[in-house]
Amino acid sequence: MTASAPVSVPVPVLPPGVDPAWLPPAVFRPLGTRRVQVSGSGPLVETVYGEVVHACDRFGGTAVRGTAAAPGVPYDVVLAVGEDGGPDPLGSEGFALERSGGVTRVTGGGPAGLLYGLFHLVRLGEAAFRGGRPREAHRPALALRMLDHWDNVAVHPVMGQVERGYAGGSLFWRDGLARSAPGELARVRWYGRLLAACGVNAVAVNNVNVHRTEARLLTDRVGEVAALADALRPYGIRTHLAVSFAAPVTLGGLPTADPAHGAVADWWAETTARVYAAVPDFGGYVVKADSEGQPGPFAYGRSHADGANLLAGALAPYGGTVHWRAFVYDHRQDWRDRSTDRARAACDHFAPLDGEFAPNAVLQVKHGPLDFQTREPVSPVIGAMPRTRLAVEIQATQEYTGQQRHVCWLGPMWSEVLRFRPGGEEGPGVGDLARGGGLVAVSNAGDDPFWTGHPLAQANLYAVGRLGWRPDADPRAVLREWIEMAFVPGAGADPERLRDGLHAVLDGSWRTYEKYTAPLGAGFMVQPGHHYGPSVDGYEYSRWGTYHFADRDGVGVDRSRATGTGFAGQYAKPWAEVYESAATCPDELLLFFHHVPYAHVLRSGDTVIQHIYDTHFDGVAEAEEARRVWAGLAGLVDPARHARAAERYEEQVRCAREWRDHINTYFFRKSGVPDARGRRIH
Ligand code: GCV
Repeated sequence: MTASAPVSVPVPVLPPGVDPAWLPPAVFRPLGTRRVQVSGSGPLVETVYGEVVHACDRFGGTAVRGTAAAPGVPYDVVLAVGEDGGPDPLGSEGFALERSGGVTRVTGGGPAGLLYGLFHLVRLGEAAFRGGRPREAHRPALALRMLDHWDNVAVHPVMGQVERGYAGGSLFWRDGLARSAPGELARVRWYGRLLAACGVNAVAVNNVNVHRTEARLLTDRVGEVAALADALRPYGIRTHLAVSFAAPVTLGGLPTADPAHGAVADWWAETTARVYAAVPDFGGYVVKADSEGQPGPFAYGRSHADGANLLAGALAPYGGTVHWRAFVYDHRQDWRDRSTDRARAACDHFAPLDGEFAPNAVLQVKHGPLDFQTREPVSPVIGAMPRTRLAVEIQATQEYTGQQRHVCWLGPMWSEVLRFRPGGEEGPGVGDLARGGGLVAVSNAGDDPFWTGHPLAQANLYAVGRLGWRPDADPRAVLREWIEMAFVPGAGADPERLRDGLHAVLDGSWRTYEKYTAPLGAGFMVQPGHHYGPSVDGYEYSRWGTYHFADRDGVGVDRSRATGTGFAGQYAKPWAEVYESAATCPDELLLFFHHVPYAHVLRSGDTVIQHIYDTHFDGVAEAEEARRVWAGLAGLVDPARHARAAERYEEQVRCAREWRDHINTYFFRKSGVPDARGRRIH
């Protein structure tokens, strides 16, 4: 290869033994065998150039930097920054792609757009360099595509290093310190590279439950945040920090954290100035306030808009944003009290505040009203706050969906959420309503060699960026892209069998998981604390507001307006009406919205009890079949990846049987209704 300028930003070295996920070297072959010109200025352009040089070094192509270089060289690929004169502006993260006269051209609206354009070429592979291709413009639908890491700096006695983490330790922190040794930062940079390749542009590096050590990242330990930000920046990732609302007291020594006190606002302003001195492109704060024991504005009789606006004010001079979480509910509920409904809480607290949040305050709303259960309706908050910037929060870490020991491809769930139209068919979708705030996912990555514990859980991480880029994307197409990049390059002679096998085990895996776990929208039938495996009554008599109310006659929570908690009334029409009646409520959400007798006939024609038995037998059969299909892919998949997933399939099948037998036995004993098909229930 030849290069006319030094490489400013070399590609990071993947530490030995770490899986390359969706960026194995072979995906760069089509680009790396060609003559490629890179022009434009700015650090991200140097990253693009570094990638091109790396690819050409490996595969024999030619990388040239700058427009003036080597006039007359017939380039195959031209990568440039600047508006290309197309009908609409590309914007800083958009890019245009076209191919004519044997040249493939990518024009980034800005340097970040060029970076995304480069990875688009990589995704397209050879197809980007064949025939003609009319101009296509690509722009992210959501400006913010973010991963929240629930990573503790120091190991927490109960939650460990990563709260709800199933992929080893933190990528960012170890033994109470940032992982700032060169090899460790290379891994952080690699993480940034993977994220850029799927479209993510922001990362919050610490847990929203801000413990004492983590709190100090805001003040005397901000240098450690800066080191991580330096490692992520070359891939266009801005760093955000979770902070404690009580920081003015706990760190600043003030007597109060009351938003109405001038000294509190001054403290936040001074502290934030120091953060920006250390991290000039700092993204902003993430705040969990008045939630599960975290401090918040309620202590001072202030609203959550008061609280959010306090931090927004400190961030505004620097273009930062506060992500204020709407996960506020009473976690000391009395299970005997059937009128209090945790599902209502976010809407009750936040909808009245619509229009009161500062322009740089984003309300971050979990996609469902409870807490990332396998099946929930879309949170009514998302349709109820048209004058507020909203971010939708999803959970890539599989807290309630098999903890990365079970295969559970969440693309279809997230896609259903993002396509849901809170105001009915004519109104905007959730993906449109999140334009002002973005898509935020709790990360499922850690220092595990496969990044995500289960190698197939990488697909969920990949989908976060791609669905943030295009919330209306077909999840099957997203999965296909991931398969093509992460698996097909190593598949040898039979890629078709590999593709079919991977789709067979992944496409329907969320529904399979749903079948053998909690039925029809009932949630929280998990073991308390760690949330893995079945315990039907594990949360039934607890303080967390997570009940199913099963008795000898029926099961489910009456959330209707007419006779229940009124939650269904938090939706606009048509959903308020659809959910209000058991006759119109979709089967898969029936027990979320209604308490029904076991003999209730579903829209599918089955009784509730028979549906429970059937789906639990079917779900286990599907998990067993997936294990069989996976075993048949040995030889087409990298042996280490294959072995890791094969081992996890053993656990998945074991646990699925456990779920089936707990759930079926529980409901058989409660209801006394035998299985119509006479199968063995314990
Ligand atoms: C980070 C659930 C999880 C908690 C998590 C919380 C949240 O309750 O179990 O571990 O805390 O959600 O989203 O803040």
